[in-house]
Amino acid sequence: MAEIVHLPPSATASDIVSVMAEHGAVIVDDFVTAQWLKEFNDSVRTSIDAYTPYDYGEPEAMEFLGYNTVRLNGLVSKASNYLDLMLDERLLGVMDQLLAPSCGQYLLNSSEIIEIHGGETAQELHVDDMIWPGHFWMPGRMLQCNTMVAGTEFTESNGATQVVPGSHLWDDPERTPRPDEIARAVMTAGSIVFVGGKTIHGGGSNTSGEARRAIVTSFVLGWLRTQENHFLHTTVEQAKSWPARARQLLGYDLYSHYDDGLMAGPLGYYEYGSPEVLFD
Ligand SMILES: O=C(O)CCC(=O)C(=O)O
Ligand SMILES: [Fe+2]
Repeated sequence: MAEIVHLPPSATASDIVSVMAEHGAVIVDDFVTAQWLKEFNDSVRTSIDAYTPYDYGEPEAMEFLGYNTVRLNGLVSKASNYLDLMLDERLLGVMDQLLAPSCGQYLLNSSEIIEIHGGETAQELHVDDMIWPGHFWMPGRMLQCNTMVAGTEFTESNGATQVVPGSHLWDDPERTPRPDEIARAVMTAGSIVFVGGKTIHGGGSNTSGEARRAIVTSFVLGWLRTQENHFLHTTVEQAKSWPARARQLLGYDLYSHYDDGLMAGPLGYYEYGSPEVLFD
């Protein structure tokens, strides 16, 4: 059976990146503190309680996003301590190595809760980069990197993510993994799994009935459209209270990058300049 490499909480960004290069995924045990997790879980309780199932439209979308899965975006507005996770030095240190070489400044792509409930079937295996056509034009370039902190324990029976280590290096984009190539992201609450944008994975089925909560933080190249529309989940007033780095990650600044290897931008104008003028 395939397995995902686990690293200890002391793992550095470089340790994480070197396992990612080989396997396309890695778990870091006890990545967040029990205190941080409790505060996070307490602060999202109201949003989870208020959740009413979405109608995603087409049956394929329903199937992919789940019939028995609670999904919420916009965690910056839903949990007061989410910014600590989004700004975590180890997370950003990994993205500095995986994404920054292709864009200079990457962005937060999405911040989500994915809570799989009893009866949910396994999600179709996929790669997250497929939502941008650039994935097919530049198959060797990671566009997005996903991370999921276990908000509850992840077990084989409550829906621990299915991950196919090494699949990011496969030549044949049509290849279907064999059952013995599929690992499960079994981990304790507070651990994190990194899944690169080209690594085959999918949510697991929940047969135990015990909810499985993932706290997703994914980042994307700065010149691509983010999956989540951050500006509709947050306000300029809120953004005034954040550190400049948080504003940059959420798109409240001008993206531009010019050097010999990479020319991109300007993107994200506010009155032909940087939105940072709103925060001076
Ligand atoms: O919930 C999970 O474990 C993975 C979900 C996922 O991969 C997705 O929705 O793109
Ligand atoms: Fe995914």
